[in-house]
Amino acid sequence: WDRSKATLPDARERTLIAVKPDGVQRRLVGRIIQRFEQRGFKLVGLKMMTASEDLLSEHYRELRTKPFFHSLQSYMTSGPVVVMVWEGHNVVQTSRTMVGPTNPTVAQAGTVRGDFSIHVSRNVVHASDSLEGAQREIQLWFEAKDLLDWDCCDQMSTSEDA
Ligand code: IDP
Repeated sequence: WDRSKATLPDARERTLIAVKPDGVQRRLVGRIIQRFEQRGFKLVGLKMMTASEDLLSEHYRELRTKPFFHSLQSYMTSGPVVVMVWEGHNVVQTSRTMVGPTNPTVAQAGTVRGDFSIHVSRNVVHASDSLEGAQREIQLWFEAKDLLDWDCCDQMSTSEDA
């Protein structure tokens, strides 16, 4: 195993995942983290916090004009969220697949939303939807110093050219 290969840009792709207040209330944090660990992604940042309205407004800036925006904002600030940065090959797209579509009504069993939720306004988890979105959201929620670069002993099974 060539350790230098583990630093290829692709293997270092990162995304923002958050367990929303309903997920925390329903004690789903551990099960959601477990899915990302068992898939083979690497946790590089983790914190629990209650988000401010300003932070949420920036996070969901593309939804500000939607009729559900204010209820979304009060839902997301209603209690603590667990915010994480996960790293690995194709993590943005793969985690969207793992989380399932926005509306749990059409989410397949086996996805987080398909297994744990029934309504779009309480869909348990957030996952960035693009590389650009992930970069923006990671910078919004985390300071660079709080993201850890660490060597994972099983990197050889989760990255190409291991
Ligand atoms: P995403 O979370 O799957 O990326 P977005 O369209 O970015 O989906 O919406 C952000 C969040 O806004 C959703 O996860 C959900 O909590 C909420 N949301 C989206 N559409 C609706 C709606 O029609 N009614 C209520 N809440 C909604």
